[in-house]
Amino acid sequence: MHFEIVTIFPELFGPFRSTGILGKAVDRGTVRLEVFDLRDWADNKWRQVDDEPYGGGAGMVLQATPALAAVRELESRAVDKPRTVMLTPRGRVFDQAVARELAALDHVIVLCGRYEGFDERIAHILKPDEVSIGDFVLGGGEVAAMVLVEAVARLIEGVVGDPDSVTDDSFTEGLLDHPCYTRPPEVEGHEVPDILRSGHHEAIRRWRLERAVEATVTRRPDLVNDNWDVYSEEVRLMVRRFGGGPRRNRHSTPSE
Ligand code: 6GU
Repeated sequence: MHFEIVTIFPELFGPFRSTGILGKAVDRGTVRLEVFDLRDWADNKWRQVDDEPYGGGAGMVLQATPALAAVRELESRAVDKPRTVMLTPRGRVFDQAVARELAALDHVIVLCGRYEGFDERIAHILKPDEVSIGDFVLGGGEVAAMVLVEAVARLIEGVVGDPDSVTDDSFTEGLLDHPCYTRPPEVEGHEVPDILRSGHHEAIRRWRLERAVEATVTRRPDLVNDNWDVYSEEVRLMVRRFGGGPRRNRHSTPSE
């Protein structure tokens, strides 16, 4: 997987690309992560890439010309046809399904915005994949780019050391994680649940699945409804026992 990030703050990505699991993947060459300074494509000696909005108002707008030049140069150097992702609060909302979609690609160019926004002609001309990381406003796309790269990279084969920690996610797809405990066995009078120290693997598996279902039904009933179709029969029965799941009505399908 090859990520190319275009930003006016390339220095933000230094420790990000060299630390932890992602840093190791970059060192091994499993992930290629390059960061480019949008100002290198500025059309003036001051390296300015923003200007005042036509029509007036507060803030500055990212100019179209440098962004177009940057993406075109990266595209022309590529052997394949890269996907261009534009990070903007108006984009489709990033989630695990979008992460999986991007992880299946070989090459992604990520365009980070700043200021009040991008000149509309960037989107009009490039027709990028516009992506938001949620319904809140950031100062720019850089942190969003890190969110996207981290979520996508860990889905790529060989990035996460123990592949079980990725594939386990698919058994519990659409569920929140079960609670975890580590030593010591007692903290301020609170003990680790006995079952986790019992050595009964099947009982532990079932307990964890139940706790995951319980957490999801009580904390995120919206996730239960969105993911009902991907749940196993075992999970559906547990959801029902916790009083969750889609409403059953006389038009329900046989699968429900
Ligand atoms: Cl991708 N960019 C900005 N500026 N704000 C955001 C966002 C992106 N996603 C959520 N808020």
